[in-house]
Amino acid sequence: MNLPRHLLAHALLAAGLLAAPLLANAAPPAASAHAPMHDMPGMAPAPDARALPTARVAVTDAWVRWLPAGLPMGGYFSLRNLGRQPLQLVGATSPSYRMVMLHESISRGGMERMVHVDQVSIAPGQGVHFAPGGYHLMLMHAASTVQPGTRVRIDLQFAGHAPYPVEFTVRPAAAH
Ligand SMILES: [Cu+2]
Repeated sequence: MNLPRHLLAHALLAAGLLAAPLLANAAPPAASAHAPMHDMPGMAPAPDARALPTARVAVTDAWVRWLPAGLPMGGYFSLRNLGRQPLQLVGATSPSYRMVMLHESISRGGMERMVHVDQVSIAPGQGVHFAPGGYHLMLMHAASTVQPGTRVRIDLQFAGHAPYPVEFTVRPAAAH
């Protein structure tokens, strides 16, 4: 595999991030084992998000860096808030990936690491760039149909708004 070294490090970091929650799930905390069933949360149906207003945004340069061997891929784009209210980007989903997270790459003391981001706020008239080395979508467990040259749909989730579908172009591993 002829990948730039920093890309591989990035992907391995993502795998490390995944390992922790998976291990936690393997051994449920004792407290939940004794919780009565009728106290279980999350049983009510979620309100239909599609009935919410559409976010007034412009999204450009949306692309995914494809990686082989099931490695997590990065999703990048530029986003501008065209509305009169602040927007909070709180997540994303995609029919082409089983898991999508908001991440930020942080460089400190020569080491690059990724942190999970709960939300990215965009003031009215302002923009934000998701780009290598900074904010990115961490795209995990890709469908086999995701290949360089294809397109994937990723639905951006803004708080209080309907899912915002964006078409991303899948570029080869060496793209930047
Ligand atoms: Cu990441």
